[in-house]
Amino acid sequence: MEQICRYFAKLSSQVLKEAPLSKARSRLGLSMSVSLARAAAVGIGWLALSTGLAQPLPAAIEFAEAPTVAVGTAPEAVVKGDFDGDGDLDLAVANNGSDDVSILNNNGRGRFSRSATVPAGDGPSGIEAADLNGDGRVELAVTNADSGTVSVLVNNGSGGFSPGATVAVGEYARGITSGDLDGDGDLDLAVTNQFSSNVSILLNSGGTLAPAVNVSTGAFSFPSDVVAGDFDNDGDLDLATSENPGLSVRENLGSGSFSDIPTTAVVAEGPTAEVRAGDLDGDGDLDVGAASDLSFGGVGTLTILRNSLVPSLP
Ligand SMILES: [Ca+2]
Ligand SMILES: [Ca+2]
Ligand SMILES: [Ca+2]
Ligand SMILES: [Ca+2]
Repeated sequence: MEQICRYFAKLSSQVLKEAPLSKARSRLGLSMSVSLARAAAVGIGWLALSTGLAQPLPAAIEFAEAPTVAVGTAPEAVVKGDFDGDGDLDLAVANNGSDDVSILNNNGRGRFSRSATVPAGDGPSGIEAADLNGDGRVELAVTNADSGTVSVLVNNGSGGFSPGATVAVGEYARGITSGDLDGDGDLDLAVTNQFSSNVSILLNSGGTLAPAVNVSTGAFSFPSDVVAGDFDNDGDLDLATSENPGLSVRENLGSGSFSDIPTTAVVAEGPTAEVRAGDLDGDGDLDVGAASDLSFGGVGTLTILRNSLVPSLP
C-alpha cells in the first residue's frame, strides 16, 4: 500500500508540474492551464481513494522545499542515475526549448547543482538512463520530438557526457524506456513516436544501436509513453504504452520482436501520457497506470490496468 501511495503522489506531482509547453505542442495551439492541472491532481487522489487502491499518505510524511536549480529552456523530462559513480543519485533534464540536457550533480546530501550542459537533438522530450555500452557507467538516451531521433550521450566516467550516436526513429518521438528486450544481456530501447502512431525498437549490439524496427500501435493511437515489464511472467520484457484513448500491453514474441496487436488494452476517456508499471495491488504481477495527457486534451483521470495473471490475494 505504501508503494501505491508513493505512486499516486508521484503522478500527482507530475500533473502539477508547471512545465512550459513543448514547441510542437505550442504550434498545435494546445494549452495546459495550471488550475486544470491542480484540479486533475485532486481528481487523481479522489479516484485512487474511491477505488480502494490507495489510502491517504500518513500525516507524518513531509517534504521540505529544496533550492531551485536552473536548467535549460522548457524542461520536459527528468531521469535519475548515479552518473559520476560516487554512490548518490544525480539528475539529467531534457530541455525541449534549448535542445540540450542539463546534468545536475548531487552533493551527497540531496542538493543539486548544474555540472554540465550537453547538446541533444531538436526538441528533447523524453530521457532514459541506461548503461548502453556495458562499461558500468550510465549513458543517457534522449528522444528528440522535432527531429524524430534518439540521441545517445556517452558517459565519460566522471559524470560528464559526450554526444554519441543519433538514431532515426519516428515522428514526434516522445516516451522512452530501456530493458533487455531480446534477452542477450545488454540494454535495448523502446521509443514512442506519437505522430507516427508506432513504437521504435532499438536493439543493442555490442554498444551500437541497430536501426529502428517499428511496431504499429494502431492508426491515430498517438502513443506518448512506454514502459517495459514482464507483464505475463514468462521471463521476457513486454511493453505497455499510453495511447489515445487508454493504454495497451504488447507481449514480447521473443528476441525483442512485438506483435502490433495488443494482448491487453483498456480504453480511457481521452489520451494518456506518463505510464508506469508496478504491482499496485500486491498480488505478485505487474499492473500499469497512466495519467491523463492534459496537454493533448486529457480530462484529468488516472487509468489503471490491473493484471489478473496472478489471482488476487484474499
Ligand atoms: Ca552521483
Ligand atoms: Ca556506459
Ligand atoms: Ca539486449
Ligand atoms: Ca513477458
